[in-house]
Amino acid sequence: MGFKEGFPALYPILDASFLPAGGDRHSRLGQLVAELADAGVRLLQYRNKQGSEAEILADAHSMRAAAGSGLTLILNDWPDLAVEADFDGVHVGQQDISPAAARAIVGGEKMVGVSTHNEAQLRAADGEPVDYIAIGPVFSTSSKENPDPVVGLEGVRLARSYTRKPLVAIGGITRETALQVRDAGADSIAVISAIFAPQGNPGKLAKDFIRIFL
Ligand code: TZP
Ligand code: MG
Repeated sequence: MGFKEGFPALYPILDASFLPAGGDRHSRLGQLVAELADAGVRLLQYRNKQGSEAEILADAHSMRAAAGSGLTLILNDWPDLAVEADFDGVHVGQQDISPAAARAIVGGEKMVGVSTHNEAQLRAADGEPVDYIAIGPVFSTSSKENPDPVVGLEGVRLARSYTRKPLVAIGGITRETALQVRDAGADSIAVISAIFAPQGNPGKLAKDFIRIFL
C-alpha cells in the first residue's frame, strides 16, 4: 500500500505500557487515537509486549473503531491479529516471524515493516517483501528491553545507502534530534517516549514533531 502524500515523516508507536489497565482503557485508547489523528498523524503502531492475544485484539479493535479509515494502523508482532482487527499492516522484528511469512498471512494489500540493527540485516531486509525498513536504536532508549547496540546517525546514513525502501529511524529520538536524523537519510521518525511518556500531551507533542518536518 502506498501513501498519497509520501511516507509519513512521523511514526508514533503506542506502547500498551502507557495505557491504564482498568475500565477506562478503551475510552483512553479511543481518545488517544482521535487526538493523534487530529494532530495530523497518518501512521500509528500499536505495541504490546506483555498482554494476552485477547487483550491485544480488544485494544486493536478499539483503535480501529476510533481511527476510521484515515489513519494507517500497524500492529507489532502479530500478523494474524492485524488481519483480524482490520489493521493496515504488521511490524516484525528479527526474532519474530519472517517478513515473508508475515506477508503470506496479511496478503499483498497490507503493509509489512521490519526492524534491522546492522548491515547484514539491512541487506537481507532490502530483498524481503516489506514496505519499509526500520533502523535502530539510533540513540539509547529505555523503551525496549535488551536493545541492540546504538547505531547513531552514522548507522542511519549507512542504512540509507543500503536501501531505497522507506527508511524509518527509531530509538531515543526527540524533537531536538529529529531533524538531524531526517538529514541522515530517514524518511520517517518512530517515537515512543517522546510522545507517550506520562504527563505529556501526545496530540501536542505529535503536532510539534510534524511542524519540525514541514
Ligand atoms: N526498537 C528499537 S528502539 C525502540 C524499539 C521498539 C524503542 C523506541 O522507543 P523510544 O522511547 O522512542 O526510544
Ligand atoms: Mg517484534
